Amino acid sequence: MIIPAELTQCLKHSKRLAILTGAGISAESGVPTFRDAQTGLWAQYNPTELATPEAFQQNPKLVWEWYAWRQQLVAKAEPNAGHLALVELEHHQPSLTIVTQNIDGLHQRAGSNRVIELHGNINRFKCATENRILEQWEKQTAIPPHCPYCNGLIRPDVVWFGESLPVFALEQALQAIERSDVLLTIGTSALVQPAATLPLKALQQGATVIEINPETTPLTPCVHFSLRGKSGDILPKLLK
Ligand code: BJW
Repeated sequence: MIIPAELTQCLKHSKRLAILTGAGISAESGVPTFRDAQTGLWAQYNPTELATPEAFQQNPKLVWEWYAWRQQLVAKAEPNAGHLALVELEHHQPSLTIVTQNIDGLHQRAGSNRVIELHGNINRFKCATENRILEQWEKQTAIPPHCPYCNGLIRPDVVWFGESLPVFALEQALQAIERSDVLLTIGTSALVQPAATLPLKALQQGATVIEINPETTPLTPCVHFSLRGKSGDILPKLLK
């Protein structure tokens, strides 16, 4: 793919670069995207029905087994060329902020410093009854596990449909995106709110918005540049 010279210039001269990432950036690390890649036993389940408080209430064992499967995939995964290119970009643009919808921690493992997690982290846990984060929790083998303090159920500290996003993270994300002069939106289907609104806010503020995705999304008609392809291929080329 040939990167338009205008786009390279725009990135080079950006003073406040923001990045919004979704599951697609981790696809090349072997972490299935949220919507497309349920495999094996899990192919029969709809992920949008599993990632809900209602599903956890009705069948905590099933929901836990799904997360345990995904935790294993994340543990085995390594950051890919796309994550690493963003680390490199941060060296040139120290104010770069990554706002991620991903729960896999791969940006941090790659070495990115300013990462805002909108939807939590699959490797952090909390008590579903008291909402207490269990920092030092030694994962129990029993599924579903119980809180050592109140015996309530433990759950992954991720944001399910119908739940509010962490207030501080959302505020920080809005700030970074509203202040940005260039926003790169990478590997997201742009379907899930409120994250899907963030690029629209950047556009309203006059930022240049660049989308990287092999597929079109509802955002595609609105962006300044749409780079059709895998982020692991395209992002390293943006640095050249
Ligand atoms: C590649 C690639 C490669 C592949 N390179 N790219 C307004 C209107 C309508 C509904 C709502 C609304 N406001 C709120 C809602 C309800 C709901 C919502 O948005 N529903 C929509 C589905 C319509 N939102 C919420 O409930 C949110 N809470 C909230 O707003 O609270 C207040 C409120 C509640 C209720 C009503 C009103 C207000 C919470 C959303 C939480 C989302 N949580 C999840 C699960 C996290 C835990 C887990 O993973 O198990 O977060 S859902 C899931 O979607 C996950 C993701 O972070 C998120 C976004 O998905 P993402 O990252 O875009 O992935 P995919 O799979 O969709 O797409 C991958 C993309 O990559 C594709 O485009 C590929 O083409 C591309 N790709 N390979 C680059 N190599």
